[in-house]
Amino acid sequence: MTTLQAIADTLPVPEGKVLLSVSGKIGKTNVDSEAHFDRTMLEALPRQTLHTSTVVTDGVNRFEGFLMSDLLAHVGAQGERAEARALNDYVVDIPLEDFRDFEVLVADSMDGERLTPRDKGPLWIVYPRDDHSELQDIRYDYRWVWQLESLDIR
Ligand SMILES: Nc1nc2c(c(=O)[nH]1)N[C@H]1C(S)=C(S)[C@@H](COP(=O)(O)O)O[C@H]1N2
Ligand SMILES: [Mo]
Repeated sequence: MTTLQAIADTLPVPEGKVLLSVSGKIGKTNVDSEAHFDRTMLEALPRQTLHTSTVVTDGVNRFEGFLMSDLLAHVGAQGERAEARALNDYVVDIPLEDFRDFEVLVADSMDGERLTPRDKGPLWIVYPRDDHSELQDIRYDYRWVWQLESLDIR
């Protein structure tokens, strides 16, 4: 690989604690064959707000974070599905078409408060369930991974 190609395929290296790792079928990496993100890198992605109710909170909440589609484009993801893994070792397979069909958020704050590992943070996959009745289904509830730690693109 030439130096120019190497630069084009590389992301900046995280300086802070790594909150999210993306592995598998991706075109851009920074640590070995993975793309690691600290908070500063995640906050540099386009910010998005989503208002929705959830099955585990009361009323409508305001979530802020970044779109899963923007993250996947940023790392050059090319697969069919993402294996999402949480800090508590919860694992679920999510078809990547979810992120083309819906504005699925990776939330880092709820109602203006940063999410912490105590309250579903630091990252929580949030679907726009109030806007799409088809998302109000147990099949999608499984995919609302809280304490999200990594995505393996397959
Ligand atoms: N990190 C993590 N995320 C998770 C789960 C889990 O056990 N750990 N359970 C999933 C399931 S099965 C559902 S239905 C929803 C809501 O789970 P809860 O009602 O246990 O919060 O979150 C999903 N996300
Ligand atoms: Mo569940």
